[in-house]
Amino acid sequence: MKDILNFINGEYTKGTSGRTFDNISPIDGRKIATVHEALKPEVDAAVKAAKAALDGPWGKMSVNERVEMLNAIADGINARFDEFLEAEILDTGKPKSLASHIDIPRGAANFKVFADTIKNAATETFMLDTPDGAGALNYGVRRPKGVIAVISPWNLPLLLMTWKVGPALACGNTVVVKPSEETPLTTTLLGEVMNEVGVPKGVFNVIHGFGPDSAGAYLTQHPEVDAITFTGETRTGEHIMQAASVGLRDISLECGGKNAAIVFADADMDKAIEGVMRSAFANCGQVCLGTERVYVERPIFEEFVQRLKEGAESLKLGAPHEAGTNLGPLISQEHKEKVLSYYKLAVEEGATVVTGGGVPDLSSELSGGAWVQPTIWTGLTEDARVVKEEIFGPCCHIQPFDSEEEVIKLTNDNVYGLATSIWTENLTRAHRVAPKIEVGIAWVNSWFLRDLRTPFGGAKQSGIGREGGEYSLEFYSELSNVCIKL
Ligand code: NAD
Ligand code: 6OD
Repeated sequence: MKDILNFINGEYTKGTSGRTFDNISPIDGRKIATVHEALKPEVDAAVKAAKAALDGPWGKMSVNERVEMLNAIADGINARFDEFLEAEILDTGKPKSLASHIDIPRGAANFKVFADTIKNAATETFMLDTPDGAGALNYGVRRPKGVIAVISPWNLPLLLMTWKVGPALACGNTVVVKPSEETPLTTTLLGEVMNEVGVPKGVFNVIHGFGPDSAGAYLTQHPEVDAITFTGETRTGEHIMQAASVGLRDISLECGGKNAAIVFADADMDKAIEGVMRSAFANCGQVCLGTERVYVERPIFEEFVQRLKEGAESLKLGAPHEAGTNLGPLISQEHKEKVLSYYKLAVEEGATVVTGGGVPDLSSELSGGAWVQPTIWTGLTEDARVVKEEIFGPCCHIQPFDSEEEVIKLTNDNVYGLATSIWTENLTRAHRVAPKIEVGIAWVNSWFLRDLRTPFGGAKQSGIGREGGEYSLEFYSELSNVCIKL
């Protein structure tokens, strides 16, 4: 049985707390590993190492040297692609076809993209007129912010962690990462790559544990953490924002969503079905950008419901390596209980269950896993909790609409504002509707098509701040203006 250790100052350590917790497979409920929890002493040691590394060789590196190092980290992940893949699959149970196309390649690409971004980033200059006629030159310089706390979730563990570690290191910071307690494996493995490619000790640290009274809270409350970047639930984001207010530390929050897909009658039906199938069911519905509300223009409503039902019923639930598997389990029994409670609530709130609504009948080896059926509902009113609240499972509610104005109103009538996808062959309509949707990203005739140079983040309760491209540089560096009187 494997022990998963903290990674502090370039070394794997159990720490002194002696506290451990089990890492459980969502596929069958068996124990995968024992994880060594970090408490205050381990968090102190990790932050101290990260702070000291700012003054060591890392702090003296040129941008080009850092760029080379980031590219080497990406190459190091790719060189051990299969190990990262198997670790991610073990932790999450997601199909191999998904993890090998999304999680691991993007996990590596996040270092390359931000190496390119920092290499090519300019800062502003302004010439100022002065009364003596000589003028003054203003220009911006970027300095690292310092020690960055990275708190990441379980749904895309490597991808979402490196999405923050990549730009943080590109800007010259050091990091202390707390991966989700559900998925510690790939973040821990990344420590080995950091050592292999020669990243100085203390630049990348990993501590394991939970939120309150554990690694997460100790890290975010630590006075020597200079900024906090977080991906996870909105409620957790609120706690982190409170912790960050002490000492006025900067925060970036990427939080929950209740995303809508809008399907107009002029949409290409095949493309819309394929897109909504992915946005509702990929990663077993555990993608923050995923669709849980589908609004379909009335003339094509019946056909759309029937075809999405056929699509959902054709999904193959199964073990990650089984040929043809395209739907895995939820992350844990606890999350399964939460999703099933919404399946029950949907019926209580008056939904028509188009398909699913329960637990699938799988082979006995998988019976201890966190499996649920892909589920579609119709017939709920817009104030139903199932239509309003984030479920984070493989499910969606489909509702007909009659006008553009109505669907914009329905889509925006939610406390979240993360993403939407609009399906129409009328581009004039797409241009008219997309900017009116109160979200961080609006896709037209696509979903999860990511250009990493663009701003990414959420409106309303889906988050604070934008990351991606130069927006990440803004968060991960302190921009100063130098004013030279000529
Ligand atoms: P979560 O908020 O439960 O946990 C996220 C991380 O925060 C974990 O590492 C957890 O241990 C830690 N944490 C929990 N309480 C803490 C505290 N008090 N102090 C410090 N750290 C604490 O979220 P989750 O269940 O892991 O992930 C699912 C959620 O994440 C969903 O709501 C989903 O929408 C959201 N999400 C958002 C994005 C985005 O980009 N907007 C991306 C992925 C997931
Ligand atoms: O693609 C990304 O950069 C990103 N942050 C995706 C988030 C997915 C949420 O589950």
